[in-house]
Amino acid sequence: MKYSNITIGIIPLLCLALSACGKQESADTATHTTTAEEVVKIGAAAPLTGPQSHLGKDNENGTKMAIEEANAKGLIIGGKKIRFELISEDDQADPRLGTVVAQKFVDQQVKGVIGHLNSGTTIPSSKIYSDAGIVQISPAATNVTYTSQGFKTAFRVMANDAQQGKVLGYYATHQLGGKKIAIIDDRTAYGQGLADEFKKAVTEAGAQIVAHEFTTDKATDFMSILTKIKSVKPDVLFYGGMDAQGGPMMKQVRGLGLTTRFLTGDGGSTPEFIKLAGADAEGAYSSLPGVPLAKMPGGEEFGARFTPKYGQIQLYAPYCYDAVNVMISAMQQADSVEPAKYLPKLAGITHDGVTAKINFDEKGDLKGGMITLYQVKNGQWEVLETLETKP
Ligand code: ABU
Repeated sequence: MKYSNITIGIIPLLCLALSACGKQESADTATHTTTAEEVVKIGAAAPLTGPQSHLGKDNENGTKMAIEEANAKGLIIGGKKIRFELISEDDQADPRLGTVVAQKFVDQQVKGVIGHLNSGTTIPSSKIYSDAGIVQISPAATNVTYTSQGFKTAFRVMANDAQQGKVLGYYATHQLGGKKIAIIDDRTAYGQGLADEFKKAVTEAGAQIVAHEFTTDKATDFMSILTKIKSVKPDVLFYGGMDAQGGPMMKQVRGLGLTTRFLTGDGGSTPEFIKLAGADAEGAYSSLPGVPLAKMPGGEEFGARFTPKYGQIQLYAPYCYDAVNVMISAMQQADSVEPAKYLPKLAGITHDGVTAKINFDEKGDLKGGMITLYQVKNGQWEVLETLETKP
């Protein structure tokens, strides 16, 4: 109380002094009701160089947009004005580098991580974040293992590959009538994991796997495996991997005269796939967790703000935006930026995101994930249907 009396007593003197210098100080500052700004570091990791750099930049931009908007609001958390600082790192989609980046974030005492983009980097880094008690929200990694390891710090804001593989398997057998199925995967955690879930679903539906071939997430020439696949005449060819391989593969499929239906997952469901495959992209099928942008609660409005600033949405930018905002919302509810304090709020949160209403299950997976199927028609991905699946 004594301190308050002294503060009140010096206000007139302060005002006089400041106006004499031609400056004004806010009443808040003079009465000490607002303390200094606190910088809160948020880590974001994705491949920012290499074949997936267009996806990594898309993630970085979605994250940046949310952080800039939060800073513009001047949020007060724990009695301090918060300025979020984005620390964006290039993990090159490399599992080993992913763990190096994760350790760097721990050393920098980030208060949360948005990422990583790839399942192959997200899964090994999740142990590092868990050990350090740092909240991690993946906006893109869909492999089931990520949230199945018992780490309380791991969350994701989209459906997983068990859901996606089930829907793709259903579509390949029931809608496309596939009886003889060929599979190629890139041997990454994502490509292999999704291919395995797809295989399980088509086998359960009574289809026969006539080939399962392998490539890598660096390859560009698929002629040898496609020639083998051509000889077994599949009705459907499924590719588990990213657009940087999926696009050229689609081109080579048609170049070899293979007329089989081509189906891929979210990693290939991009404008880049169409760019790389050119006219041969026509008719390709893909799936993508979530509802189409136009059907997302805040999708059109997000697109109208994002696209003029950063260009066409590639894939996960809206999910990155939601991942940041759900994290900040939990911090506000906890009135703390400390992961140990806001994590319980995040686990029980209901957040009206741009992509969906976000609630997490006990593993950290999004409750009630949706999967949408698309087909390339006239050079664009067009929506076929949206199906709901359980994690
Ligand atoms: N979800 C597809 C791309 C990211 C990943 O899971 O590796």
